[in-house]
Amino acid sequence: MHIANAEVLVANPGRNFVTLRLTTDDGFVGLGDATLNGRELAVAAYLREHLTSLLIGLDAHQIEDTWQYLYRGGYWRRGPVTMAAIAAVDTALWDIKAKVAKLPLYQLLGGRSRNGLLAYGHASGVELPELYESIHRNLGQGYRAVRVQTGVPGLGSLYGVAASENASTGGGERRYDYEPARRGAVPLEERWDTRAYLRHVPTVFEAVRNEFGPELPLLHDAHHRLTPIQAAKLGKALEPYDLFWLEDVTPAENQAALRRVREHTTTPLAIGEVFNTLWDYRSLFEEQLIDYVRSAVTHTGGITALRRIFDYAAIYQIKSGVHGPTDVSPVGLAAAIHLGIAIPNFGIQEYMRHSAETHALFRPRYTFADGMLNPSEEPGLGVDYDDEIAQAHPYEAAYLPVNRLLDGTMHDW
Ligand code: EZ4
Ligand code: CO
Repeated sequence: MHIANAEVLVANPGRNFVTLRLTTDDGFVGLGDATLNGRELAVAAYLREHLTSLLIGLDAHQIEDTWQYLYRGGYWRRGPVTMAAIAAVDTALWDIKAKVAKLPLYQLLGGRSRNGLLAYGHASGVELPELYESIHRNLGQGYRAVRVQTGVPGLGSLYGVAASENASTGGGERRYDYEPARRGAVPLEERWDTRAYLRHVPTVFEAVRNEFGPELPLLHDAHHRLTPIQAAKLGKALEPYDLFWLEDVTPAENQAALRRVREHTTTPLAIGEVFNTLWDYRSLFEEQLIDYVRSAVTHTGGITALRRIFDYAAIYQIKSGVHGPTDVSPVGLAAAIHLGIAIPNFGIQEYMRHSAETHALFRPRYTFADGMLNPSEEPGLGVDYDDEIAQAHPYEAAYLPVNRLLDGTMHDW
C-alpha cells in the first residue's frame, strides 16, 4: 500500500484551515491538519513545495519511518512550520492505517482508557455580569470545567475576552475565538498593563468562586505576558480560588523561569501550546516544573510525536491538557480525542466548538455530551473533507492580534 496522491487543501469556512489529504494506490484516504493560525500559507507551501513529492511512492504503513524521514531527513529540524507539516503527514497516515484495520484510530493506540474526555469551555466578560452570564452559558451547554478570562479596568479589548461585535457568532452569543480573526493585511493591536492585570484578576476569581461555589474547575490563561516574579505573584494570589490550572504564565522558551514560579506557588501550571517538540519540554518535565502539557497534535509533529511527549510526561505524573482552540481544525481535534481516550495520563481537553460552516466542511463525528468528548467509533479519525464546500470558502488573510504596552513597546501576546 503506497501513497499515490498528496493534496494540500486550504479553505476558510469562517477561519483558515490547511488540510493534507493522502490517497493510497488502493484507494484509502487519510486527512491531517496543518493549520498554523496567521501563518497558514507557510505550512501549505512547505507541504506543497517540499513534502508532497517526497511522499509519493512511500509505504503508507510505515508511519514511524516516514516521521523520521521527514524530521531527520529535512536536516533543518523543529519549528512550528516544519512540525505542523510533519504532523499533517503523520495524522493522515494514522487515519489510513485505522481505516485499513477497520478500527477507530484510538484502538491502534491501545484502546480506550476512560469513558470520555473531560473538556473545558471558554467564558469571558469585560465586567462581572457578562462573565457570569458567559459561565452560565457554558454550564448550560454541559461543560463541567471553564476557562475564565476577564477585561481589566483601563484597558481596551483584551486577549481572550469577547468584547467586540465581530466576535459574535449569532444568536446574540459573544464568543472569543478570533473567529473570524481580524481579516486583512495587518493584525489588530491591543494594549497591555501588567500591574493593572495583576491587581484585578484575583478579585475576579474571588467573585467567581463566591458566585459559582468551590467545585467548578476554573482555568486561566496569562498568555506569556508575565515575568517570572510576576507569574509567581499571580500564582500565589490565585491559590485561595483553587484553579485547575494557570496557563502560559511566562514565555517558556526560558524554561528556567518556571523554577522561580514553582518556588512560590502551588497553583498548577500548564504550558506548551507554542512548543513543537519533546525537546522544548525537557527541563520542564525533568524538574517537574509544570503539571499539564498544552501541545496539540497539529503543532507537535502528529500523533506519533505527541504520544511520545505524553509518555515522557507520565513518568513525572504530568498530564495532558491539549490545545483545542478553533484554529486547530476538526481533523486535529479528532486526532487529539483519539489520543486522549487512549493515554494513561489524560488531564483535560480544551474544546471551543467550531462554527457550523466548519462542521459542514469536515463533518466531524466526535461527540460532546455532558461535558465529555468522545471519539467516533467508525474506522479512522471519523472526519471528512467536502471539496465543494471548501471551494465556496477560499483563503482570506487573517491575523492574531499583537500586543503593546501602554507606552507603545511591543509585548508578548
Ligand atoms: O492564542 O489558538 O489557550 N488558548 C490560546 C489560544 C491561542 C490561539 C493561537 O492560535 O491561548 O487563544
Ligand atoms: Co493558551
